[in-house]
Amino acid sequence: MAFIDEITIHARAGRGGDGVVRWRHEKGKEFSGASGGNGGAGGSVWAVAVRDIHRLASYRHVKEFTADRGEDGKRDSQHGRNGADISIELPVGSIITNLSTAQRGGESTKSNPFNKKITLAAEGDRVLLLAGGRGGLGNEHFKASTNTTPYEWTPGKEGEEADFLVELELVADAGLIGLPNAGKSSLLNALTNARSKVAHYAFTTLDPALGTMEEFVLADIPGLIEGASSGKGLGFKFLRHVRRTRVLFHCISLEHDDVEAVYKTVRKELNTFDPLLSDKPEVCILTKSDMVTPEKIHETQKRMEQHSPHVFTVSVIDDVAIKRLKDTLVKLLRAH
Ligand SMILES: Nc1nc2c(ncn2[C@@H]2O[C@H](COP(=O)(O)OP(=O)(O)OP(=O)(O)O)[C@@H](O)[C@H]2O)c(=O)[nH]1
Ligand SMILES: [Mg+2]
Repeated sequence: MAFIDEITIHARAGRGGDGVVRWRHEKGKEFSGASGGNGGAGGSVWAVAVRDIHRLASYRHVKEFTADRGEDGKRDSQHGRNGADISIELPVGSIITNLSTAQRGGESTKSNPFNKKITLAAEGDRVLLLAGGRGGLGNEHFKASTNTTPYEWTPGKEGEEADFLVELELVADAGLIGLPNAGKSSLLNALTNARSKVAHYAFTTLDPALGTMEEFVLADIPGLIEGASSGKGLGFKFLRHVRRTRVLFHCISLEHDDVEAVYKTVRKELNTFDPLLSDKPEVCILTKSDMVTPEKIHETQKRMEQHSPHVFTVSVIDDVAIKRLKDTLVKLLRAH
């Protein structure tokens, strides 16, 4: 199933139930009192954050969400039942925009008085998207000493309704970035429980993947190339997922003749896309050390230390080096 990080959905909260006109009948009297109950409130629509980055894909064909209507009032002073709320599950990192109010000049609503974009930051976050309509009033409500046989009642209010744009920005502690074929997925698999696809050609990874290393989440971002920030390759679509990572793990294959030039190319793309990205703490990981001579490793390591305070060399076939890298990265993440 294709990875989806942007969808539009339409949702509608329930209408309130109507108030009703009813009479209590007692022997010998035609009307002994108004007893029509109020309508129940319509169900509201909520968004709730789940830890499943593929959840948006399950809404490709179901884009309509409707909460229940409130029940009408009943006789004997009974109020109608409230309509059931519904919760739309969205991945952690979703940013929700109400397109309908945005179109009307950013007007406020009952559910979102300041008409802000809503961000689901952590698992379990629950946010009201649309408020259900209030129930109407039954005739009993209008009973007064001056109005002992009221015929008044009011209808339930419509629930709120809107189109929403949901954009996902993955939330991870660290993002693995670098050119295609740098060994990012191999490293993700070696450091975490993930099983990201690995192959010897560029753009193997088409969708971002997540894995956990101790208490931290790592994201494998599809390869960036020169021009990614202006839409080349896959980079543009996925650069936004780098935005919400705390730390960057910048992977560069030691196979390149000029590792420094490769480093600069990727840094330039990050900076062009969003200067905030290049301000993030960065760890430089030189990969595939088994493919080159110790001299090349030594020389590259020295050069790269001029750019980055944290430079590591690793090969995924060297278990000891992987273990050492993992311990160091965990310590670094705990410190940042
Ligand atoms: N010898 C050796 N090969 C490696 C190492 N790490 C990765 N590779 C190989 O390099 C190739 C690319 O690895 P991937 O992990 O798919 O690279 P990637 O950066 O995820 O590539 P994209 O998804 O295309 O951006 C594969 O053939 C891997 O087997 C390593 O440490 N040593
Ligand atoms: Mg990959």
